[in-house]
Amino acid sequence: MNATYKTQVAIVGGGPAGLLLGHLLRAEGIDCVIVERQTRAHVESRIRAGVLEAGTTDLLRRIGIDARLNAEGMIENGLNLGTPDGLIRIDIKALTGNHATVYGQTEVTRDLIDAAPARGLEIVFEAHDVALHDVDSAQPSVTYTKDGADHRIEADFIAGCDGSHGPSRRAIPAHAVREYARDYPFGWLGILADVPPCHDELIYATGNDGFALASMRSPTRSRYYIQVPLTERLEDWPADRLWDVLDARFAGLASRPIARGPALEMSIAPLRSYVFEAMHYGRLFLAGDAAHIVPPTGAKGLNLAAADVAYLADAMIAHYRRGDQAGLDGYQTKALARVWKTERFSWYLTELLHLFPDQGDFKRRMQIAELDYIAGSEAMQRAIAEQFVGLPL
Ligand code: RFL
Ligand code: PHB
Repeated sequence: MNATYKTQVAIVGGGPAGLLLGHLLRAEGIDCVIVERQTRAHVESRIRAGVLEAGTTDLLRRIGIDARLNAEGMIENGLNLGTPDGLIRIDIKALTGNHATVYGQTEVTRDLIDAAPARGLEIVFEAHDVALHDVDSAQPSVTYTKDGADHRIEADFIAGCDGSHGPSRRAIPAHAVREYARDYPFGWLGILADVPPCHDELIYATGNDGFALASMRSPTRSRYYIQVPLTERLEDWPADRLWDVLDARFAGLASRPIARGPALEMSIAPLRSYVFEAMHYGRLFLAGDAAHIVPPTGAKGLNLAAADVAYLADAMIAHYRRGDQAGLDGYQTKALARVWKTERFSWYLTELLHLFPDQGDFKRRMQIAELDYIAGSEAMQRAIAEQFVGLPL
């Protein structure tokens, strides 16, 4: 059986970028459909980001998908850098008048999927062999197979929101693209457990044994990470080995001892900075991880995806409401300006806080001197606070 549909915007990928874009467009009556390769259960169970910028929570409020966020999100008024000399507390609220919010990507995704049917947002899960066609023509299309049948969606525009391994990016010819990448020589080993956090606010710690992060999902659920060499394998990390390392890294920094509990999840993620400099080609627009990756230091990946789709949705809304092309024509320039600043912040924090295998004493002294400067300078603290809470959209 073959079926062809028509829609205004075909969205490839049902992660945070695709789901948010779909809701922003549906809120203005624009037709769209999301095609997602994975099952709903798989999409909802991916453990990833945990901290939302003010602009991201504003977007969720704009589409009215904020009931659980308001009830369960934890306000982050401060941010801590742990150093060999103790804690530097950066008072986000005092320095920016704003705050970040701890609310997991898993929860954001679940809320967006739950709200979709009532808002007429169609999500096709388990769409296989998704392919983009004629993206530089006036009639682009997306094809996929589901349950053995072939499907074709003809659209005015395609939004490539399919993350770093999806097909959208590859639909843009190499001559139209510049790529920039930096791979870091370590990854983060993370653990999620139902135990109370060791501190009321996040601690990004740099010790003489490496980087560690104490984060949380709720007053009863903790998320911790440590830096590990890329050669490290998960099988070599029974949870107690990781808890022992965390005990040592946060001793003298956290306000409570680290509580141990069974691991709900453990994983190792490599760290990478990457920009695919073509976020617009013909009738295809890329958003989120499809166009860029940031290392997780600073918690920017999900927030950057949200900023892209805020720009893209507003540009599409202006096109459909007023026939105004300026937003679509300017999307790439506007989005990349914010992407590069966010890449810079994520890179800066990564370089400042991790131990690099061959860094030598000089780089370590530079890191320590920089931390000492931050500790004594309100200007430096404000710069970090305003980037952590999120650059304006
Ligand atoms: P996503 O979330 O990767 O969603 C892309 C969606 O596209 C689907 N897809 C396809 N659909 C159809 N056809 C295909 N051929 C497809 N190929 C892929 C995928 O199944 C998926 O549903 O990208 P999006 O929406 O741009 O959102 C970006 C964020 O998810 C990402 O930036 C963050 O999660 C990054 N990230 C973290 N960010 C933080 O801010 N803090 C963190 O702690 C944090 N931890 C992480 C992370 C990313 C990780 N990855 C990518 C493995 C930890 C991990 C492990
Ligand atoms: C998390 O809670 O998973 C988290 C928090 C801050 C980061 C990265 C991840 O920078």
